Amino acid sequence: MPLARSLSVTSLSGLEDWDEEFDLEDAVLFEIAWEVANKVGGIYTVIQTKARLTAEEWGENYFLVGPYVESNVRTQVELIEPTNPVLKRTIDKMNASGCKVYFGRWLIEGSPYVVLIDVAFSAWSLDTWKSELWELCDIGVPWFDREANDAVLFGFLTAWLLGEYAAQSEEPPHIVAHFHEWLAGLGLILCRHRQLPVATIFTTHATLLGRYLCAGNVDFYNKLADFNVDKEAGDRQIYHRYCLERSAAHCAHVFTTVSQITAVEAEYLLMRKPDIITPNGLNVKKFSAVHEFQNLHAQSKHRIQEFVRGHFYGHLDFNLDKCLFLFIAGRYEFSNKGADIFLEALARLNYLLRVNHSDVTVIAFFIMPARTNNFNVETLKGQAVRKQLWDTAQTVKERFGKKLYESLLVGQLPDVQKIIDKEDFTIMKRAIFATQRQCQPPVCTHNMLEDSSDPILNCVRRIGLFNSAVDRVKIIFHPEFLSSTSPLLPMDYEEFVRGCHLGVFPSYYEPWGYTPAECTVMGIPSISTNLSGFGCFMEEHIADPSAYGIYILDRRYRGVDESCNQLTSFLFQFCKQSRRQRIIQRNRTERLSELLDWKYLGRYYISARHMALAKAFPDTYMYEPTEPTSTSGFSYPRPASVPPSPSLSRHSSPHHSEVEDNDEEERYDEDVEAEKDRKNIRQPYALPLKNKTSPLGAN
Ligand code: U2F
Ligand code: UDP
Ligand code: G6P
Repeated sequence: MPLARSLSVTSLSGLEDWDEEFDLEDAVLFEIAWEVANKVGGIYTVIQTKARLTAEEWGENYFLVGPYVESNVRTQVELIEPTNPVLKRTIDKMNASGCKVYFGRWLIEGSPYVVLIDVAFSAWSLDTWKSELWELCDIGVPWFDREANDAVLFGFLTAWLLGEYAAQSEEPPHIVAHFHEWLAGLGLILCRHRQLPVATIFTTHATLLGRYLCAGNVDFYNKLADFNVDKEAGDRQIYHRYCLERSAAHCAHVFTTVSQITAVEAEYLLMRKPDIITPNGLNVKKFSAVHEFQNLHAQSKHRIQEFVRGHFYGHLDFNLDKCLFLFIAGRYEFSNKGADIFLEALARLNYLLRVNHSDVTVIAFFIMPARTNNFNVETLKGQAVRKQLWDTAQTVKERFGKKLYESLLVGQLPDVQKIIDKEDFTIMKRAIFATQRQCQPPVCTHNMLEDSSDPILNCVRRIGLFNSAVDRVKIIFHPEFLSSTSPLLPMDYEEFVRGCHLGVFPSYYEPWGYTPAECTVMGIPSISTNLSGFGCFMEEHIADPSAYGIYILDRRYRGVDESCNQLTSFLFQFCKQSRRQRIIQRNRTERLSELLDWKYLGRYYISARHMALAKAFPDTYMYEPTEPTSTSGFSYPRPASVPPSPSLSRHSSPHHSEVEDNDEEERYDEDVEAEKDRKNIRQPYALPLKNKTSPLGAN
């Protein structure tokens, strides 16, 4: 039986108000993560986008702590002398005792201070610290696990930093230390063991066991309560990591996860129910022109179309104007990220489009990094051929233009028979001959190192979607993250997303999922699932998510085949939309941005810190959570103005129109609709933050 959703922790919409004038003067905040100024995965996005808001709140008393990685520091960090005298003494003392600790400003929005610790420089202490860890809590870290070794070094060094800071302070300090993920967790365990004056918070962005179990094809959510966690961790040789993660969760004054679904997972796998959920936000850029993001879509789409022209040279027998760009992107975890059911749904969609004689062509991009040996020749050739055709057309155009001009100068219309001479015809024919191609346009843009065992390629082989002319669905697998300096598709990820029509993220395991959230703030519709933190969050706040371009696939209460059918139906309905409908939908999607802004979501972090301070320093701070009320939190009703479509099953989806209407007229309608809807949106909390009673005040 599927797990009931009533297994809830603190409701997302039940966050209490607090007094913005709460005095944090003498408190300092350290936020500790392996991904500070060091991009590995999604945690980097969390910290980097949140920095501005946190720096605004804590000012000079906010310090991010991460590992010193020279290549990152050279490009992202300005090293300076510590500004805070206590911290200066702390760092000097540590450096005098054989550590290498750096201080600087991270050159991102908010320019937060960073303390970067060179863990490799202290590697000589590894054995001593490992045995101390064993003495302390019987956790033995094997020599071959490099990541766990780093976790030990980083943990002991961060605990040293915090302890030294406390020791160097003249007055007893009020330190809040927020640790992210198991890699940073040991620092927290040591803080508690050494009884440092530190209010600790531990946030897990995914549990280790959850990730491993899901990747192994287990019926995860229905068996959550039954796992023998120690055995499962042991079988996967991650018992020591699991112990670090679980003890950090238990030692923390406040334990948080990024979503409700991960809260349930943590309750069963880490045996602690999170105290509060801290969902991931984004730094939402607002564009000055109201429809700027629509123009950006059109510009980026043209650049993707150029790439497609080259990639499909010799086989451009479809109408690019009726071509929809779909994509999936992220870490290459084939089934966790749902690439498996996306491919299957694409095969079904191909069938539906063909039997319905649709004139729409779908190009599905897979942007997932795998091991490669650079771009393949056929793909590069495609872009070269396109460029050559372009140059040929320009040459002929110039000569043609010159003759036309000369003819007009003498008052005559040109002789159309002679205006293109023989030589022009020859170079044009030569260019056309160059576009002849014996093979199909390649599915993969790179030479894969593990071509024969690659899961995406094997699945494509099985479903037979080889970019042939008869297929209405084409596939392009780009096994590398995008970059604006690529010779093939010179666009960065953000530009690419803007140019696409739909992001497809049918994940099975996804604690949050930044990719659909990023689509939303750029006004691009997306498909996520009710097993992803983002999908559940949107379902909770929006009455009819699909009307806003947020399609949420049911992977929780349905079998794989059924979910796949639902995904196919979402895709097919999307293909049936007219341009006018897509424009309306993009406008609606973009309107949800404020829901994902740190300006709103940052409050959960603030609340977690207040809770931790009150638990660690009960004589100084007090925390009085108010009862969750159903009226707090954003709530988006069904869009008001556009009538429901008979062709789509859900209410108030943009109405259907066979004609590709005039965009300008559409914009006007949309503005009126936007205004109506805006009036209906329930705002989360009265702003500016003012409170009746102060839940957290000095005693
Ligand atoms: C979650 O994403 P993560 O960023 O945690 O996912 P990964 O970056 O893949 O990290 C999982 C672990 O694997 C390690 C890394 C983490 O401990 O140190 N790792 C690695 O060793 N080498 C690599 O190249 C990549 C990872 C979550 F899954 C998302 O849904 C959330 O959106 C995100 C932010 O909350 O956290
Ligand atoms: N991403 C990127 N370049 C690409 C594709 C993806 O930088 O070409 C980023 C994307 O912007 C997102 C992250 O990779 O921030 C993936 O995060 P998500 O939370 O979806 O999944 P995770 O990999 O953390 O599990
Ligand atoms: C944006 C642009 C329009 C363009 C449209 C294409 O709205 O402002 O000028 O016609 O995108 O939309 P489509 O969904 O067909 O890419």
